[in-house]
Amino acid sequence: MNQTAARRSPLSMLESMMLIRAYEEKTAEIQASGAAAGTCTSVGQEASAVGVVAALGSDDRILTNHRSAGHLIARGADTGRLLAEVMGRSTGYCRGKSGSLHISAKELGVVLTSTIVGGELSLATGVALSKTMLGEAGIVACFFGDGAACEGIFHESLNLASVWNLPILYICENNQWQAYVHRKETMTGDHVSEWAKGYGMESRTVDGNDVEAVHAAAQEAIVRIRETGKPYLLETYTYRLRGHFEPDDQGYVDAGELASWREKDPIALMQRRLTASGVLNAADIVAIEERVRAQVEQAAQFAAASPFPDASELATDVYA
Ligand SMILES: Cc1ncc(C[n+]2csc(CCOP(=O)(O)OP(=O)(O)O)c2C)c(N)n1
Repeated sequence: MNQTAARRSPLSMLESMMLIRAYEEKTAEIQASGAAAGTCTSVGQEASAVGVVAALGSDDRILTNHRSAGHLIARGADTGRLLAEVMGRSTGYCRGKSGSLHISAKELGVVLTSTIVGGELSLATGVALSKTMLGEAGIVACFFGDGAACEGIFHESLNLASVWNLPILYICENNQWQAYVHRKETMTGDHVSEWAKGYGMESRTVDGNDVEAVHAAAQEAIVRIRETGKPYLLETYTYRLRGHFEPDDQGYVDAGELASWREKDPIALMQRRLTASGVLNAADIVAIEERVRAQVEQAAQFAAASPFPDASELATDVYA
């Protein structure tokens, strides 16, 4: 196996994060206008998505959860086709049948978005087993939340992956929330990474709001997986800055906690760092912001102008 991980520059990772943020805000706006069903955004978690996905290679596969837009965009998904999917249009990645919560994109190696919390964990076991049995290159990256980690399926999946030596990078995006319940009400301790020890699995927690730290930790984990053929659990410690499901007034969120995490916004953090080191200036940031907003605007226009699927396709590509 090729024992390296992909590498991206801090500036290009910042631009990806800004594109994800612009996309998610547009999705929420479209939902509020009534043109799309409810959706879960990943605002605040952009560094986790970009830092990890940027370390993956083209042979690697991704399975993700209901907060998948960041993972898809970091993997190079076309924002027009994504918004078309969200709006139920036939030009979407799944021809308008998945909405935002079930997107898969074979051409990007994104096997699925699971809305069954934890579903991606057991399916990642199967995808990795199949890759191993077929002698295919690449690893499987599986994104899930701290809520999924509290389910039995997490424990069964990690146990089997360890016993079967499967090349899986588990990424627990610990965003402090499990729908409308704070993780402190359901979890022992603060870190899911510690639970991997029970399965003899290497793991670590990284600051999930620092894209460079996430990228370095993901690279290290991927190299370990490629060297050992064994799974690894990376916990990205982060925060969900918007509500669970749009629309959501976050009335149940402690205002002080939210404010303190807003101070740690991953995009602002990276903008400050790159400005301080002379890579960027204020005008450059405005230019990137305008570029990503224009891209998303164009994507929204493409989606809105796309047709709904024809009624004759109702049962096409539908398996259950
Ligand atoms: C099996 C299952 N149980 C409950 C739900 C309802 N639900 C959707 S998202 C969610 C919270 C999941 O929390 P977490 O895994 O931490 O992900 P996050 O939403 O924080 O990204 C719940 C309970 C579901 N979709 N599937």
